[in-house]
Amino acid sequence: MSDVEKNRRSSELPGAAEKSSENPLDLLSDVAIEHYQNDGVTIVKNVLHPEWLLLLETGLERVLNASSQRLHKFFEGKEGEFIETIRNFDVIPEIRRFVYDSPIADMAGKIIGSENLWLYSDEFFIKEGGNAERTPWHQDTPYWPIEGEQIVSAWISLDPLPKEECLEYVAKSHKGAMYDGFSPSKVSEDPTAPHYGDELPRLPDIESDRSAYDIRSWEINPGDVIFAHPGVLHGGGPTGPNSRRRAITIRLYGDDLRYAKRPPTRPTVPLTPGLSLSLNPGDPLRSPWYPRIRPIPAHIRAEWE
Ligand SMILES: O=C(O)CCC(=O)C(=O)O
Repeated sequence: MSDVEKNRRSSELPGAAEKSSENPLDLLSDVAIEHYQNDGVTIVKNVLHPEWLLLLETGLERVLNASSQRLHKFFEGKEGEFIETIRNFDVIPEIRRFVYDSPIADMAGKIIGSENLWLYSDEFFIKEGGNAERTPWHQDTPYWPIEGEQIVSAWISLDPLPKEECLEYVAKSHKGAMYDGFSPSKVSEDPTAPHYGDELPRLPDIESDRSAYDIRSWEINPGDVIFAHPGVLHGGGPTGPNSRRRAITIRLYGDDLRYAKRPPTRPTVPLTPGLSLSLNPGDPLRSPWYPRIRPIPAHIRAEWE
């Protein structure tokens, strides 16, 4: 029986019906939003109905089954290798459906306080086969050509995880410096080797001094969602010998986000050729690279009529 088939059966279990009667926006309490604002991260437990997880899992199967989506490998060829794929929304119908129809967009809008929402990107992190490496500590903001506060990443694991395999976050670090990124090609030798190497301060070596940081993570059940500010330092979540950790992050932004320049020595993530020709630093981040999600565009709404 395939994973999708197994999940379809589990979504027919009695718990699923109970979940569907709760309004996910009510589960996102004022306290959770306050944690997000203070710490840069918050978790909302048991908020996604199994049908949404099934949709993501079906999308992931399409990504991995010759979808032509580019699979980027971290720690390539080494024990611990794992896969990342970005901007699946453009080519995978299940991810489009999830972004428009699931409660994630409205929850993101409530967290960042914006009725207008655009998709910055979506990204799968796929750790299969056990013993996958830690995701190196980083902030997302140095890799992205943006400035502004109304942007949030929703991290969703399709697999149950013990706390040690969850993504970890350094509370409040979104209020501090923006560090250089790590360099994916050098990360196995040096997890703080700089991505740009010019204007931004080098990442701290958090692993060698963990007790100096307020590190947050949680035990995860499928259906839980972590909302994090992309300026918060995050990393971790290696897997044990028999573990599997398939996660997707959906990144949405609101009115205040603007285009910003990054050092010219390396590309930003994901690649957006032409963007710097159509926007000047400080311009609102509006471009076909970033589709509008809320209010739902008329042509998408029409699919329901
Ligand atoms: O799941 C992971 O290991 C990495 C996730 C991540 O870096 C992100 O959501 O920004």
